[in-house]
Amino acid sequence: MKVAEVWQQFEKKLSGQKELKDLEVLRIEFLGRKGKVNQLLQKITQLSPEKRREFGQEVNQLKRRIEAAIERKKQELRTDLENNLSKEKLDVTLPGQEPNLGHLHPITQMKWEIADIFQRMGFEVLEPLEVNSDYANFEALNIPPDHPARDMWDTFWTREGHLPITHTSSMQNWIYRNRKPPIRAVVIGRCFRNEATDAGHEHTFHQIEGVYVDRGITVAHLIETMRVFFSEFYGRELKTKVRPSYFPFVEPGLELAIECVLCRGKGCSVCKQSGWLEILGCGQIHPSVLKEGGIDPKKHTGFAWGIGLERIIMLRYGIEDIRHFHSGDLRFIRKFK
Ligand code: FA5
Repeated sequence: MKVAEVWQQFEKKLSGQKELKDLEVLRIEFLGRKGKVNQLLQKITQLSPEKRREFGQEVNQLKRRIEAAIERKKQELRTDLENNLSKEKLDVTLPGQEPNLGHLHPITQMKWEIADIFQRMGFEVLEPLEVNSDYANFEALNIPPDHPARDMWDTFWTREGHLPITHTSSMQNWIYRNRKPPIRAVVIGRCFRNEATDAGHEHTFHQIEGVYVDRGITVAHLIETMRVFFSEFYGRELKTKVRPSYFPFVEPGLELAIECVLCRGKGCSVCKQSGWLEILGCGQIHPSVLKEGGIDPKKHTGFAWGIGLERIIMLRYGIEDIRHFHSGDLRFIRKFK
């Protein structure tokens, strides 16, 4: 093989090199002890003495050219590598990506928000026993076994005669027996009714019960407490009004309506053009209920209310179907992130 051929072969191989480590392999192939340049040099013995000097110089020149070309290529590859690295550089000062974490269910968020409003008003916040006795849910509330008012609550029963509570009023007797006036307590928790479900009714839903017992407590205190709560919850001043209603455990029994939060009292399809939303049952606690709880109704009076939690959330966010809350549909749940 001639000097020129070895150079051509080297040039061809060099141009295909992409990695620094492969350059070293190429260097050994051509300049190593058994490399192509040394193999060429061994041919010197076959030449006449006059040509040996010239050939020796040619091979040495080839060796220097190869060394120089490898060095140039090394520089070239190093520069490319640095450029690529600087393009891919990680900027540790950039803000991180928000992790896709879960969040509290909207019902839990609202329960906490409502608990906070009532705590700021001086109320203690309790959770109900979810399974309780006939006594707690009915009898202690002035509803004996054969009372027709039992039909107001479609009740599930256990074989032992207990029940998943139909309303948070089931905690009233426990509160009167375990607290001394002045009593200010709110119960927020799940209730269960043996009802067919539709856009406004679930078999499992939440109520917010409240009781206030002290000397000289009147309906005026009840109305003002509700006005302050709803104005806080809906974020603006709202008018309220009451009309008579019936629950065996309050006398007088009332239904409280707030100015429609959607149309601001002008009249819309949600408030059936009336401008008002009837939103909760309430009233002055019946004297027999106080007596049953160990409180003397001649000394103390009080009021109680029961609000449907899902209903007031639905009004706040314009949710048209109560069944969304427990549908497990993440598109709905994530709106409350
Ligand atoms: C009661 O349960 C009474 N305990 C309220 C009360 C407490 C009156 C204290 C007086 C004094 P009612 O059955 O109307 O009342 O239920 C109260 C609220 O719970 C309703 O206005 C409604 O918002 C909600 N509610 C009732 N049934 C369902 C249901 N199946 N699905 C969703 N919400 C319901």
